[in-house]
Amino acid sequence: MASTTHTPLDAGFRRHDELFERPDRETLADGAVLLRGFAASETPRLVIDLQGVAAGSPFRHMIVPGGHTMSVAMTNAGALGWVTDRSGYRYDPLDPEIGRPWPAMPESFRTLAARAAEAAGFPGFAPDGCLINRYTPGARLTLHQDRNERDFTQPIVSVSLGLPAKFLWGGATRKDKVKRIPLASGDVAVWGGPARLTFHGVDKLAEGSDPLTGRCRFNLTFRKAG
Ligand code: MD3
Ligand code: FE
Repeated sequence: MASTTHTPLDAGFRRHDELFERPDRETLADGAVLLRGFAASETPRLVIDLQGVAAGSPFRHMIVPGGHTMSVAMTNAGALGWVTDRSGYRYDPLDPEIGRPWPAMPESFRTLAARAAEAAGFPGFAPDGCLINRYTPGARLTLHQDRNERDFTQPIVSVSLGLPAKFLWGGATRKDKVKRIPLASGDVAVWGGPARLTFHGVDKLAEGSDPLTGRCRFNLTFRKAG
């Protein structure tokens, strides 16, 4: 028993780690790491670059196989873009709205995704697609898994920009209890390992205005899809 008793000394070391070593790193589950403020200094560049992407492939409200239109508007950058229509979900090398490849992934996106993945223990992350979600107040993303990618050993890196949101973090099945995690502009999360197929979503976006994005939240998700 004595060997497992936590002494005041243990508590002191733990407090030291939290305060001085990794103050902005939060482990949500095995393989899921939240890096609060990791992209904070880069948010203006990221928003300018995502507007450049949207100038080539505009945001659109896609239709899910059941026939409903998503409240979140989406576009993509990189070689493969996630799309949904009445026939199902897929990664497509062409933007179906314009019949041309998606805009190239901006350098600012690629390097941020790789740095965040490395910080979370996934060195060498080379995403081939970035899905860009745009939320306005009232928009939400219902609980789902990301399972259209080929290799689930590859993590997904997500970056929040603009208005804050409540992220819904569930479990391995749809019925598992859901935790609500506040996400702010500049927060980055890396979802890998055993957490990769966790059910997740985003609660209805609250009304608000952000100095950088206005009445908007953007989320970038970097994927190795192919
Ligand atoms: C956990 N986007 O685009 S990012 C999505 O804020 C998506 O727009 C949300 O879910 C958003 O698919 C949440 C966080 C996220 C992304 C992928 C995950 C969490 C994940 C994959 C596995 C586990
Ligand atoms: Fe998702």
